[in-house]
Amino acid sequence: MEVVENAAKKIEDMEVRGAARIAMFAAETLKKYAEMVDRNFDDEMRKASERLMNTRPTAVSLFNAINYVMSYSGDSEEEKKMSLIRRAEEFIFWVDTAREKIGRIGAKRIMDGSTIMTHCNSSAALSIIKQAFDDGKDVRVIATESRPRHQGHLTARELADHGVEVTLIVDSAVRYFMKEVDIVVVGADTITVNGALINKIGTSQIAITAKEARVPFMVAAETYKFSPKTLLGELVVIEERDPEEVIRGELLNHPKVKVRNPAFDVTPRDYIDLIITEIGAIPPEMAYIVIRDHLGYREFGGEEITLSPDHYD
Ligand code: RUB
Repeated sequence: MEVVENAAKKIEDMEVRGAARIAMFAAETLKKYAEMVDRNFDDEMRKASERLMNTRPTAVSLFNAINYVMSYSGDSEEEKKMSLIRRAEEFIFWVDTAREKIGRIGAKRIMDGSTIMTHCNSSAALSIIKQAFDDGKDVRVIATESRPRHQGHLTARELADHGVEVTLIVDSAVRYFMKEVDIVVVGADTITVNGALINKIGTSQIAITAKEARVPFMVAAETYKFSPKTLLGELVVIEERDPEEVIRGELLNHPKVKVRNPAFDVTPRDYIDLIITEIGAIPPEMAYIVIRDHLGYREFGGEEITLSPDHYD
Protein backbone atom coordinates (compact mmCIF):
# COMPACT_ATOMS: atom_id res chain seq x y z
CA MET A 1 0.00 0.00 0.00
CA GLU A 2 3.03 2.30 0.22
CA VAL A 3 2.59 3.46 -3.36
CA VAL A 4 -1.06 4.30 -2.64
CA GLU A 5 -0.27 6.04 0.64
CA ASN A 6 2.42 8.18 -1.02
CA ALA A 7 0.06 9.12 -3.85
CA ALA A 8 -2.73 9.98 -1.39
CA LYS A 9 -0.37 12.26 0.55
CA LYS A 10 0.65 14.01 -2.68
CA ILE A 11 -3.01 14.79 -3.42
CA GLU A 12 -3.72 15.91 0.16
CA ASP A 13 -0.66 18.19 0.22
CA MET A 14 -1.61 19.52 -3.24
CA GLU A 15 1.69 18.45 -4.77
CA VAL A 16 -0.67 16.98 -7.35
CA ARG A 17 -3.66 19.31 -7.73
CA GLY A 18 -6.38 20.44 -10.12
CA ALA A 19 -9.44 18.30 -10.78
CA ALA A 20 -8.16 16.69 -13.99
CA ARG A 21 -4.69 15.97 -12.64
CA ILE A 22 -5.90 14.35 -9.42
CA ALA A 23 -8.34 12.18 -11.37
CA MET A 24 -5.63 11.04 -13.75
CA PHE A 25 -3.14 10.51 -10.92
CA ALA A 26 -5.67 8.36 -9.02
CA ALA A 27 -6.21 6.22 -12.14
CA GLU A 28 -2.43 5.88 -12.64
CA THR A 29 -1.95 4.95 -8.98
CA LEU A 30 -4.67 2.28 -9.05
CA LYS A 31 -3.09 0.84 -12.18
CA LYS A 32 0.37 0.83 -10.61
CA TYR A 33 -0.94 -0.81 -7.44
CA ALA A 34 -2.94 -3.42 -9.37
CA GLU A 35 0.26 -4.45 -11.16
CA MET A 36 1.91 -5.05 -7.77
CA VAL A 37 -0.92 -6.93 -5.99
CA ASP A 38 -0.48 -10.71 -6.06
CA ARG A 39 -3.37 -11.87 -3.84
CA ASN A 40 -6.76 -10.72 -2.48
CA PHE A 41 -7.14 -8.47 -5.50
CA ASP A 42 -10.67 -7.20 -4.74
CA ASP A 43 -9.88 -6.40 -1.10
CA GLU A 44 -6.57 -4.74 -1.85
CA MET A 45 -8.02 -2.60 -4.62
CA ARG A 46 -11.02 -1.62 -2.52
CA LYS A 47 -8.73 -0.43 0.29
CA ALA A 48 -6.56 1.48 -2.17
CA SER A 49 -9.52 3.16 -3.81
CA GLU A 50 -11.01 4.16 -0.44
CA ARG A 51 -7.73 5.74 0.61
CA LEU A 52 -7.51 7.75 -2.62
CA MET A 53 -11.18 8.73 -2.48
CA ASN A 54 -10.71 10.25 0.98
CA THR A 55 -8.01 12.70 -0.05
CA ARG A 56 -9.95 15.69 -1.38
CA PRO A 57 -13.72 15.79 -1.11
CA THR A 58 -14.88 18.43 -3.62
CA ALA A 59 -13.74 17.49 -7.13
CA VAL A 60 -16.10 14.82 -8.49
CA SER A 61 -13.46 13.99 -11.10
CA LEU A 62 -11.68 11.95 -8.43
CA PHE A 63 -14.84 10.02 -7.61
CA ASN A 64 -15.63 9.46 -11.30
CA ALA A 65 -12.06 8.31 -12.05
CA ILE A 66 -11.96 5.84 -9.18
CA ASN A 67 -15.42 4.52 -9.96
CA TYR A 68 -14.55 4.09 -13.60
CA VAL A 69 -11.33 2.19 -12.90
CA MET A 70 -12.89 0.10 -10.13
CA SER A 71 -15.73 -1.11 -12.37
CA TYR A 72 -13.43 -3.88 -13.61
CA SER A 73 -14.67 -7.38 -14.31
CA GLY A 74 -13.31 -10.91 -14.69
CA ASP A 75 -13.45 -14.33 -13.07
CA SER A 76 -9.85 -14.94 -12.11
CA GLU A 77 -7.55 -12.48 -10.30
CA GLU A 78 -5.50 -12.21 -13.48
CA GLU A 79 -8.56 -11.29 -15.56
CA LYS A 80 -9.62 -8.71 -13.01
CA LYS A 81 -6.16 -7.20 -13.01
CA MET A 82 -6.09 -6.94 -16.79
CA SER A 83 -9.55 -5.41 -16.83
CA LEU A 84 -8.63 -2.81 -14.19
CA ILE A 85 -5.44 -1.87 -16.03
CA ARG A 86 -7.36 -1.46 -19.29
CA ARG A 87 -9.97 0.75 -17.61
CA ALA A 88 -7.27 2.92 -16.01
CA GLU A 89 -5.66 3.38 -19.42
CA GLU A 90 -9.03 4.27 -20.94
CA PHE A 91 -9.65 6.87 -18.28
CA ILE A 92 -6.20 8.43 -18.74
CA PHE A 93 -6.83 8.59 -22.50
CA TRP A 94 -10.22 10.19 -21.82
CA VAL A 95 -8.55 12.93 -19.72
CA ASP A 96 -5.97 13.73 -22.40
CA THR A 97 -8.31 13.74 -25.38
CA ALA A 98 -11.07 15.68 -23.59
CA ARG A 99 -8.71 18.51 -22.70
CA GLU A 100 -7.57 18.82 -26.30
CA LYS A 101 -11.12 18.80 -27.67
CA ILE A 102 -12.21 21.41 -25.13
CA GLY A 103 -9.32 23.57 -26.29
CA ARG A 104 -10.41 23.33 -29.92
CA ILE A 105 -14.12 23.92 -29.23
CA GLY A 106 -13.60 26.71 -26.69
CA ALA A 107 -11.00 28.60 -28.74
CA LYS A 108 -13.69 29.35 -31.33
CA ARG A 109 -15.45 31.49 -28.73
CA ILE A 110 -12.37 33.67 -28.22
CA MET A 111 -12.27 36.64 -30.56
CA ASP A 112 -9.09 38.07 -32.00
CA GLY A 113 -7.84 40.92 -29.77
CA SER A 114 -9.56 39.60 -26.62
CA THR A 115 -8.60 40.15 -23.04
CA ILE A 116 -9.44 36.98 -21.10
CA MET A 117 -9.72 36.76 -17.33
CA THR A 118 -9.01 33.43 -15.65
CA HIS A 119 -8.89 32.25 -12.05
CA CYS A 120 -6.74 29.64 -10.31
CA ASN A 121 -4.99 27.14 -12.58
CA SER A 122 -7.22 25.03 -14.77
CA SER A 123 -5.69 22.81 -17.44
CA ALA A 124 -8.98 22.83 -19.38
CA ALA A 125 -9.34 26.63 -19.28
CA LEU A 126 -5.69 27.06 -20.29
CA SER A 127 -6.15 24.60 -23.13
CA ILE A 128 -8.74 27.00 -24.61
CA ILE A 129 -6.54 30.06 -24.16
CA LYS A 130 -3.44 28.36 -25.61
CA GLN A 131 -5.43 27.04 -28.57
CA ALA A 132 -6.78 30.53 -29.32
CA PHE A 133 -3.23 31.85 -29.20
CA ASP A 134 -1.95 28.99 -31.38
CA ASP A 135 -4.73 29.78 -33.89
CA GLY A 136 -3.03 33.15 -34.34
CA LYS A 137 -5.40 35.24 -32.23
CA ASP A 138 -3.99 38.20 -30.42
CA VAL A 139 -5.02 37.41 -26.82
CA ARG A 140 -3.99 38.84 -23.48
CA VAL A 141 -4.78 37.27 -20.11
CA ILE A 142 -5.57 38.73 -16.71
CA ALA A 143 -4.83 36.03 -14.12
CA THR A 144 -5.90 36.28 -10.49
CA GLU A 145 -3.28 35.20 -7.99
CA SER A 146 -5.83 32.86 -6.30
CA ARG A 147 -5.06 33.15 -2.62
CA PRO A 148 -4.14 31.40 -0.44
CA ARG A 149 -2.19 28.86 -2.56
CA HIS A 150 -1.37 31.23 -5.43
CA GLN A 151 -2.22 28.84 -8.26
CA GLY A 152 -2.45 32.00 -10.38
CA HIS A 153 1.36 32.07 -10.39
CA LEU A 154 1.34 28.68 -12.13
CA THR A 155 -1.13 30.05 -14.68
CA ALA A 156 0.93 33.17 -15.32
CA ARG A 157 4.09 31.13 -15.83
CA GLU A 158 2.46 28.49 -18.00
CA LEU A 159 0.82 31.03 -20.31
CA ALA A 160 3.82 33.32 -20.45
CA ASP A 161 6.08 30.36 -21.32
CA HIS A 162 3.62 29.61 -24.12
CA GLY A 163 4.07 33.16 -25.42
CA VAL A 164 0.84 34.72 -24.09
CA GLU A 165 1.00 38.14 -22.46
CA VAL A 166 -0.25 37.91 -18.85
CA THR A 167 -1.13 40.44 -16.17
CA LEU A 168 -1.22 39.00 -12.64
CA ILE A 169 -3.62 40.70 -10.22
CA VAL A 170 -4.71 40.22 -6.60
CA ASP A 171 -8.10 38.56 -6.23
CA SER A 172 -9.71 41.70 -4.84
CA ALA A 173 -8.84 43.64 -8.03
CA VAL A 174 -11.24 41.61 -10.19
CA ARG A 175 -13.96 44.29 -10.39
CA TYR A 176 -11.39 47.02 -10.97
CA PHE A 177 -10.15 45.23 -14.09
CA MET A 178 -13.45 43.78 -15.34
CA LYS A 179 -14.05 46.74 -17.68
CA GLU A 180 -10.99 45.64 -19.69
CA VAL A 181 -12.18 42.02 -19.97
CA ASP A 182 -13.94 40.53 -23.04
CA ILE A 183 -14.53 37.04 -21.64
CA VAL A 184 -13.92 35.08 -18.43
CA VAL A 185 -12.74 31.48 -18.79
CA VAL A 186 -12.46 29.21 -15.74
CA GLY A 187 -12.28 25.49 -15.05
CA ALA A 188 -14.46 23.26 -12.86
CA ASP A 189 -14.08 20.88 -9.97
CA THR A 190 -17.68 19.79 -10.17
CA ILE A 191 -20.80 20.63 -12.19
CA THR A 192 -24.00 19.72 -10.38
CA VAL A 193 -27.17 18.30 -11.93
CA ASN A 194 -28.78 21.76 -11.84
CA GLY A 195 -25.87 23.34 -13.71
CA ALA A 196 -24.08 25.01 -10.82
CA LEU A 197 -20.31 25.25 -10.92
CA ILE A 198 -18.02 24.38 -8.04
CA ASN A 199 -14.57 25.80 -8.58
CA LYS A 200 -11.74 27.57 -6.73
CA ILE A 201 -12.87 29.96 -3.99
CA GLY A 202 -13.50 33.36 -5.53
CA THR A 203 -14.96 32.04 -8.78
CA SER A 204 -18.50 33.09 -7.84
CA GLN A 205 -17.39 36.66 -7.10
CA ILE A 206 -15.83 36.84 -10.54
CA ALA A 207 -19.04 35.48 -12.10
CA ILE A 208 -21.19 38.09 -10.35
CA THR A 209 -18.82 40.86 -11.38
CA ALA A 210 -18.80 39.59 -14.98
CA LYS A 211 -22.60 39.53 -15.11
CA GLU A 212 -22.78 43.07 -13.77
CA ALA A 213 -20.38 44.20 -16.51
CA ARG A 214 -22.12 42.09 -19.22
CA VAL A 215 -18.95 40.07 -19.76
CA PRO A 216 -19.52 36.44 -20.90
CA PHE A 217 -18.54 33.80 -18.31
CA MET A 218 -17.41 30.51 -19.85
CA VAL A 219 -16.56 27.27 -18.02
CA ALA A 220 -14.22 24.58 -19.35
CA ALA A 221 -15.31 21.21 -17.94
CA GLU A 222 -14.75 17.66 -19.14
CA THR A 223 -17.84 15.45 -18.80
CA TYR A 224 -16.16 13.58 -15.93
CA LYS A 225 -16.47 16.81 -13.91
CA PHE A 226 -20.26 16.38 -13.91
CA SER A 227 -21.59 14.82 -10.75
CA PRO A 228 -23.86 11.76 -10.87
CA LYS A 229 -24.02 11.96 -7.08
CA THR A 230 -25.95 15.23 -7.30
CA LEU A 231 -28.53 13.43 -9.42
CA LEU A 232 -29.14 11.32 -6.33
CA GLY A 233 -29.68 14.44 -4.26
CA GLU A 234 -26.26 14.61 -2.65
CA LEU A 235 -24.81 18.03 -1.89
CA VAL A 236 -21.23 18.79 -2.89
CA VAL A 237 -18.87 18.93 0.09
CA ILE A 238 -16.78 22.09 0.09
CA GLU A 239 -13.29 21.32 1.32
CA GLU A 240 -12.12 23.54 4.17
CA ARG A 241 -8.34 23.54 4.46
CA ASP A 242 -5.85 24.37 7.19
CA PRO A 243 -6.03 28.04 8.35
CA GLU A 244 -2.23 28.08 8.25
CA GLU A 245 -2.52 28.34 4.46
CA VAL A 246 -4.07 31.77 5.03
CA ILE A 247 -2.07 33.20 7.90
CA ARG A 248 0.73 32.24 10.26
CA GLY A 249 1.82 33.71 13.59
CA GLU A 250 0.12 35.10 16.65
CA LEU A 251 -3.21 36.14 15.13
CA LEU A 252 -3.93 32.53 14.32
CA ASN A 253 -3.92 31.68 18.03
CA HIS A 254 -5.82 34.72 19.26
CA PRO A 255 -8.83 33.48 21.27
CA LYS A 256 -11.16 35.97 19.57
CA VAL A 257 -10.02 35.37 15.99
CA LYS A 258 -11.21 32.54 13.81
CA VAL A 259 -9.53 31.96 10.44
CA ARG A 260 -11.47 29.97 7.85
CA ASN A 261 -10.18 28.61 4.56
CA PRO A 262 -12.80 27.15 2.21
CA ALA A 263 -11.07 26.00 -0.96
CA PHE A 264 -14.04 26.19 -3.34
CA ASP A 265 -17.32 28.02 -3.85
CA VAL A 266 -20.56 27.59 -5.78
CA THR A 267 -21.53 29.66 -8.81
CA PRO A 268 -25.23 29.26 -9.68
CA ARG A 269 -26.04 28.47 -13.30
CA ASP A 270 -27.62 31.93 -13.88
CA TYR A 271 -24.13 33.38 -14.01
CA ILE A 272 -22.77 30.90 -16.55
CA ASP A 273 -23.12 31.55 -20.29
CA LEU A 274 -21.63 28.36 -21.61
CA ILE A 275 -19.90 25.18 -20.48
CA ILE A 276 -17.33 23.86 -22.93
CA THR A 277 -17.13 20.07 -22.72
CA GLU A 278 -15.44 17.57 -25.02
CA ILE A 279 -18.88 16.69 -26.43
CA GLY A 280 -19.69 20.28 -27.27
CA ALA A 281 -20.51 23.74 -25.95
CA ILE A 282 -23.60 23.47 -23.79
CA PRO A 283 -25.72 25.75 -21.60
CA PRO A 284 -25.58 24.88 -17.87
CA GLU A 285 -29.22 23.75 -18.06
CA MET A 286 -27.97 20.70 -20.01
CA ALA A 287 -26.06 19.27 -17.03
CA TYR A 288 -28.75 16.70 -16.33
CA ILE A 289 -28.58 15.40 -19.90
CA VAL A 290 -24.80 15.07 -19.74
CA ILE A 291 -25.03 13.04 -16.55
CA ARG A 292 -27.92 10.90 -17.81
CA ASP A 293 -26.84 10.27 -21.40
CA HIS A 294 -23.17 10.98 -21.84
CA LEU A 295 -21.72 9.77 -18.58
CA GLY A 296 -23.91 6.77 -19.30
CA TYR A 297 -24.24 5.81 -15.68
CA ARG A 298 -25.78 2.40 -15.30
CA GLU A 299 -28.22 1.17 -12.71
CA PHE A 300 -26.78 1.49 -9.28
CA GLY A 301 -27.54 -0.39 -6.10
CA GLY A 302 -27.51 1.58 -2.88
CA GLU A 303 -24.84 4.22 -2.96
CA GLU A 304 -22.93 2.71 -5.84
CA ILE A 305 -22.81 4.44 -9.19
CA THR A 306 -21.09 2.91 -12.17
CA LEU A 307 -19.92 5.08 -14.99
CA SER A 308 -19.49 3.76 -18.47
CA PRO A 309 -18.57 6.66 -20.74
CA ASP A 310 -18.61 5.64 -24.36
CA HIS A 311 -16.87 8.50 -26.03
CA TYR A 312 -13.16 7.97 -25.45
CA ASP A 313 -12.68 6.37 -28.86
C1 RUB B 1 -8.01 23.83 -8.72
C2 RUB B 1 -9.21 24.45 -9.37
C3 RUB B 1 -9.30 24.34 -10.87
C4 RUB B 1 -10.14 23.11 -11.20
C5 RUB B 1 -10.09 22.79 -12.68
O1 RUB B 1 -8.12 23.79 -7.32
O2 RUB B 1 -10.10 24.97 -8.74
O3 RUB B 1 -9.92 25.46 -11.41
O4 RUB B 1 -9.68 22.00 -10.48
O5 RUB B 1 -8.78 22.43 -13.05
P1 RUB B 1 -6.89 23.16 -6.47
P2 RUB B 1 -8.53 21.45 -14.31
O6 RUB B 1 -5.65 23.89 -6.85
O7 RUB B 1 -7.30 23.40 -5.04
O8 RUB B 1 -6.82 21.69 -6.81
O9 RUB B 1 -9.17 22.09 -15.48
O10 RUB B 1 -7.03 21.36 -14.44
O11 RUB B 1 -9.16 20.14 -13.95
